[in-house]
Amino acid sequence: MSKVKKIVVLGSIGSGKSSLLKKLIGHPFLRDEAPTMGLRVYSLPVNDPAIDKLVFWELTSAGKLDSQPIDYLKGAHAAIYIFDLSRPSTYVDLMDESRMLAEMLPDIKPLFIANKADLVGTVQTTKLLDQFDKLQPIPYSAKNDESVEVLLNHILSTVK
Ligand SMILES: Nc1nc2c(ncn2[C@@H]2O[C@H](COP(=O)(O)OP(=O)(O)O)[C@@H](O)[C@H]2O)c(=O)[nH]1
Ligand SMILES: [Mg+2]
Repeated sequence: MSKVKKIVVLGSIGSGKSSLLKKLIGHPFLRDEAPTMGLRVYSLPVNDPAIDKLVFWELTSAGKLDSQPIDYLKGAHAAIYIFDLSRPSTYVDLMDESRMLAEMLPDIKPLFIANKADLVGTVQTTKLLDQFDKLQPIPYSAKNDESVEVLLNHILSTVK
C-alpha cells in the first residue's frame, strides 16, 4: 500500500484552510492571508512507520461540497472539514455537508475542525460545538495555538 496519503481539505472560503495547512507544514501565521483560487497542494513528510508523506489538497475556489469537482475527492485517504466559529454561515449546513461527505467518501471518517476559537472564547466555543457533538469537531486557532502536534495526531489517526 502507498505510504503517501492524500487528504482533501474542505470548508467555506475564509475559514482558515490555508492558514491551518501552512501552520502544519511549519510556516508562520499571516494576518492578511490572501485568498487563493484553484487547487493548492501542501506536502508534509511524517515520521510514521505506515506513512511517509501527507499530501493535503485544498480546493480554494468554492467552499461547499456540492460545488466541488467530484474528481478532486477521488483517491482520498482522509478528509478535513474546516469551519469558522466566528461566522455561522460556515457551519449552518454542517450536518448536511457531513452527510454529503459520507456519501461521496463512504470509507472515510472526516475530521471536523472548528477554527478561529480565539475569536469566540472557550465558553461560546463549547456551546457552539455541543450542537455538533456527533461530528466530534476539534476546536482550534490557527492564529494562537502554538502546537500542531495534537492536530497532526488527530489527522494521522484518521488516515490509517
Ligand atoms: N483570528 C483568526 N484569524 C484566522 C484564523 N485562521 C485564519 N484566520 C484568518 O482568516 C482569513 C482567511 O484565512 P485563509 O487561511 O485564507 O482561509 P481559507 O480561504 O479557508 O484558506 C485570513 O485573514 C487569516 O489570517 C484563526 O484561527 N484566528
Ligand atoms: Mg485558502
